[in-house]
Order: sequence, then structure tokens, then C-alpha cells
Amino acid sequence: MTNLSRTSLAALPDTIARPRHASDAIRTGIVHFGPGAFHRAHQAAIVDRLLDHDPRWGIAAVSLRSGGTTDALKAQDGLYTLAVIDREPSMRVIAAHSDAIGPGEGVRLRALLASPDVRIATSTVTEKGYCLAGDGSLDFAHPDIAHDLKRPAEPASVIGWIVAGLGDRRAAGLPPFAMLCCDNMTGNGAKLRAACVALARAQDAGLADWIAGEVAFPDSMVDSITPASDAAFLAKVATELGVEDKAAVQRERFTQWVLQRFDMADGPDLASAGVTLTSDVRGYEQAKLRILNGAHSSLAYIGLARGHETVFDAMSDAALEGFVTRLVHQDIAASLGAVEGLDIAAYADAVLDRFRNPEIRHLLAQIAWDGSQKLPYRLLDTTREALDAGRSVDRLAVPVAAWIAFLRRKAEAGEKITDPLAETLAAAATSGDPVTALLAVEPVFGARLAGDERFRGAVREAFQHFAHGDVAPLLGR
Ligand code: CS2
Repeated sequence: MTNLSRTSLAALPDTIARPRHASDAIRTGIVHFGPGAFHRAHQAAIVDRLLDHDPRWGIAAVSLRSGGTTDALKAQDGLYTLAVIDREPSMRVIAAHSDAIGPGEGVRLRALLASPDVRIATSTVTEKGYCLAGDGSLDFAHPDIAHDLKRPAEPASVIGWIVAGLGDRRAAGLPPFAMLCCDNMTGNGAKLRAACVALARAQDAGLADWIAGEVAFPDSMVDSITPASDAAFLAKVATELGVEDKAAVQRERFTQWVLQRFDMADGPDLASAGVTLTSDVRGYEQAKLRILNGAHSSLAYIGLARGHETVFDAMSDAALEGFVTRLVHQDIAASLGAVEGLDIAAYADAVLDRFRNPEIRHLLAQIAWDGSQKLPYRLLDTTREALDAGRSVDRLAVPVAAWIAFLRRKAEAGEKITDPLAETLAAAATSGDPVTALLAVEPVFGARLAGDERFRGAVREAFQHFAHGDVAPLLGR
């Protein structure tokens, strides 16, 4: 079967929506680190709309680690299919990528980051990709950061690349690019700024000051449920298109990008493509992380213990659905202050409703990845604030205990999990007292939670239920 490409585009069936803009007019204005499924389904789909009326913002997709996606994009002239999975499914070809840079193409990446046409860089490298320590600051003990300090001209980390790129621009007298972090972290822009300034400071104080003073790192909230593209999905796309598409992605219809307003003379009109620009994104960011992602991780760890496979399956388990609904409305909502323009209860209901979409097969196992990186933002900040305010943590302890039980099951079965702390977690989970050993993992729980007797007691008690396969009483809370 031939590939999707500019040549095969014309022969696609009429049911597949084609790009509205002429791809030969597109110039590269954005460099994106981490062109995984989420980026291709979310940001690139929005930029594709922007390109309809402004050709300056084509995206160069950069993969620092594995070349699978960038190779597919190169072979397909940057084109791929976005399938919106809904009661009325639809498919559309996205043509937002004007370039693709894989591992080993550092010279080209360096040149691109220094191009005057490139005025924005963006990233979706997942939480662990930023090499942050438990307190959210740059982890100088991380092997990639240690490497970047020794060889700043050939960085390994995304932080190293951003700093090198900004350093070249400063040396050339060019204005910096704006750096937009699009990962699920509280204060994502501020964290990325602090990390870049810290790395630069260790190399060149002048560059660190310039980055701190001149570079925009707006915070953002990104949202769209994007299940991984499995073989069955890719086969379905090939059947619909009549050509093969190795970079196809699927997502729900709902999509949202709330971005802190930043100054850029003659910049892109992102609002015209559907981005919400606001002066204060923190409230949205926190509500989304704690409600949507907090509920997701809870469904994942508790749902896997109950033998479920997908988010839809877990939401069809009445006891679990009831538990998560109370967790979200009572415990998580109580931790959120008022957010201008957002009705928290209605937002929570809308999120839970999105989880009930029967067309979406979103694997709990996918959400369960990288728990050590996700839980702090998703559930543990909420828990710490509940303790500080004297509220109960009995329900909040349940997903934490479920995570510990998940780690123990996996370690006992000899299955390696996807998590940068996998080895530490497996050793703790199989120790004689897994709750104490896990709560002592400092980058995840920090001293405050690890030392709190109420929290420890609640997690210990909930964990016993998971260990004895007696989860039902917990879900009645
Ligand atoms: C999910 C997120 O995989 C996960 O951990 O919770 O990818 C979630 O689907 C997105 O943040 C939704 O916007």
C-alpha cells in the first residue's frame, strides 16, 4: 500500500477533509519538541487552522530520542490524519508540519532555532522530559543535565536545547523565541523558565539574565483526550483512506488550549484558531490537572485493580464511578479557589461525561504510566492542602493506595513499568512495608506528606483493602 503524501492527497475519498491551505506557501515559524500523539492531535490541529490565513507558522517537529514519528512525517510530506472519535466520527488531513528533525540532526536543529523566521518554540515531552526534581526545580543530578553541563553545544535534554538555541540568538543579536510549554504541570511555563535560567546560570550568567528578562514562557492549560494510535486504529485509517498513514492520531471532539497572553510584535493570531488567551491561566490549569487528570489517574489505578481495561469500562463500574464522582465534587473541588469564568461543579460534570464516551478506547494502562511524575500535580497537592485545611483525606488516600498496590502487583509479576523511578518504586513496593517505603520516596511525596500521621494511616488502611482484594468498602466512601 502507498503512503499518505502530497501526491496521494488528491485521490483520497471525499469523506476525508483535506488541508485548506497550500502547503508550498508554508514557512517554518514554530519549532516543536516532542511530536507525539497529543501534539499532533491538539496543537498541530489548531496551528493547521491558523495556517489557513497566515502561512508563517508551519511547525518543525523535533524528536530528540526516537525517530519513528519524524521518519513517518518525512515519508508523508508532513501529512497525517486526525480522526475525531465521536458519535459522528470524522477524519481530516493535517498539514501543519513544514519540517521534521529526528535524532542525530542536531546541526539542522541548531540552525533552525537560530532562524529569524522561528519566533515560537513549543514542547510536549511529558512531565519527566523536563528533568525536574521533586520540588519542581531543575535536577542537576539528572544524567542528561550533567551531560549538558559538560557539552552544552551538543545537548541531550530539551532544556539544554532551549538554552543553546536562545544562546545562539542572543549572540546573533536576534530577539528570543517565545517558549510555550504544553505539558500537564502546574505553572508549566514558570517551571520551564526556572529550569532554563538555572541551566544557563551554570554556563553563562549573562545568558541566564537575558533569558530571565527577555524570554516569554507563558503558562498554559492543554486538554484533549488522545488515546494511543494502536494497530487496529491505524488499520482502520488505512481502510478509510486507501493509503497507509503511520502518523495518524485519534482524539475526542473536545479540545482546549488556554494560554497566558504574551507580547510578540506581529505574532500569530492564536485566538483566531481557537486558543483562549488570558492574563491568568493558573486557575484553569489547576482545575484541569486536579479534576480531569486527578480523576483519570484514580480511575486508572483503582480500575486496573478491579480488572477494567479502559476509562469507559471503569466509568461503567457503578461503584467506582460513584466514588470518583464524590472524589471530584467533594475533595478535589474543595481544594480549588474560585476561577473567573469557570463554574467548577459544571466543569467537573462535563469532564466526567467525557469519560463516558463509548467510542473512545482509552487504556487505563496508558494513563498509569509515569505515576511518580503525575501524582504530585494530580492528587498530592490536593491532599496536602486538605491536610493543611483540616479536611478528611480518607477518599484521597484511596487512589494513592491503589497506585502502591499497582506497583506491588507489577513488581511481583516481574513486569517493568514505564516510570523514570521504576527501579526505586519496585524495590519499595516489594519491601516488607510497602506503604512506609513508598511514602519515603521524597521526589513524589516530599517531607510534608511522608511525615503526616493522618495521611500515612489513611493510605495504610486503604492499602490493606487492595492487598486483600477487598476494594468495595473503600468505594462506598
Ligand atoms: C491522561 C492525559 O495519560 C494521561 O495521564 O490523564 O493524557 C489526559 O488524557 C489529557 O491530559 C487530557 O487532556
